[in-house]
Amino acid sequence: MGHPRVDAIAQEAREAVAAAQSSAELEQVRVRFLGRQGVLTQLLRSLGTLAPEERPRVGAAANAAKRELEALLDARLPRALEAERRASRARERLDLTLPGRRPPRGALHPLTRVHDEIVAIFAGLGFSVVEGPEVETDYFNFEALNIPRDHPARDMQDTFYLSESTLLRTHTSPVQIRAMRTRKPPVRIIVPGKVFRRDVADMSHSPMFHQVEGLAVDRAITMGDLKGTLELFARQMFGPASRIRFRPSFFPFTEPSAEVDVLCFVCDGAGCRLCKQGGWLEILGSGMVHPRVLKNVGYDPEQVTGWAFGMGIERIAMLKYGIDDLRLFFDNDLRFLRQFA
Ligand code: 2NM
Repeated sequence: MGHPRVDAIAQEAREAVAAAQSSAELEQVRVRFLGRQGVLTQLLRSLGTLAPEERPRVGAAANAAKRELEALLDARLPRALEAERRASRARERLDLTLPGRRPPRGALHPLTRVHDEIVAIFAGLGFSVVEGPEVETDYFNFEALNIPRDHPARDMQDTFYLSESTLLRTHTSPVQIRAMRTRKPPVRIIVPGKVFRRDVADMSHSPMFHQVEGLAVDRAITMGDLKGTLELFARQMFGPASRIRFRPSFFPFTEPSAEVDVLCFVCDGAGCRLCKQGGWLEILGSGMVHPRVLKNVGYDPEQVTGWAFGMGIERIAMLKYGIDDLRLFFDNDLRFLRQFA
């Protein structure tokens, strides 16, 4: 057309535009030919080095080639950009018909469920829930409960001591001592919470477990009230046909004291694996609050009497759900926990 060397460049540029597959590749073509270091730009800039008679022909051809290439790019670039935007929209379009991702649903821990159930039963009988410190003093955990230093009962429950006089509570009874000191009868409370004993974990022991203790103090409270209350508890917890029995026992803080059994709800007392052929299941310890304990909290044992009981939440849960190893409650194995969802 104008000049062989310029025509070669123009042809190369046409082919490059035709071969470009995207806006980015078109941009590369623009840079290659029209950029500051581009082939045509350089050529136009070096016109001054050519022989004077060559300049007009080369200059005109180069300018024509530049305008042609600009027109080609201007024609293709918007279409390439539009096609790319369309592809991107299609790729990113939300499919509102896809099924949702199921959020994993949590569940209450079996101990929480049994705790809540015990609390609900006693709340229904007029008891209120009281909680207290897990770090206790020797006085509230032992002394006030008629367990003096050197008393064999201090070895019965091995204690985590934090100092001479402070410890991790071995039962929730110290909270009941605190409650009695700040209230006057009638008192009807239950005290749930963690307790700690220096035991090596095995099927039936754990250095931390949970208790619910109950306490009723008023004028003329009797052991009959205790038995009736625990019978109502057993029927709601283990079924309406449940029966209970008292066996004589000993605790320093109650006199008389009784272990309470519930008739085995699996075999109705006939003897089975759950009750180890005995027909009865031990569920808690209880008794009439010792007069010395009443005196220690400022009550007059001539004017008021009371009963108390204590049960292990783990033990109740193991009986109710047929669990044979206490450690399952603390392992956080979802295969175990999911069964209570
Ligand atoms: C038990 C068994 C028997 C008990 C006694 C008291 C208090 F503080 F009133 F004296 N609280 N809990 C008690 C009585 C606890 O647990 C097996």
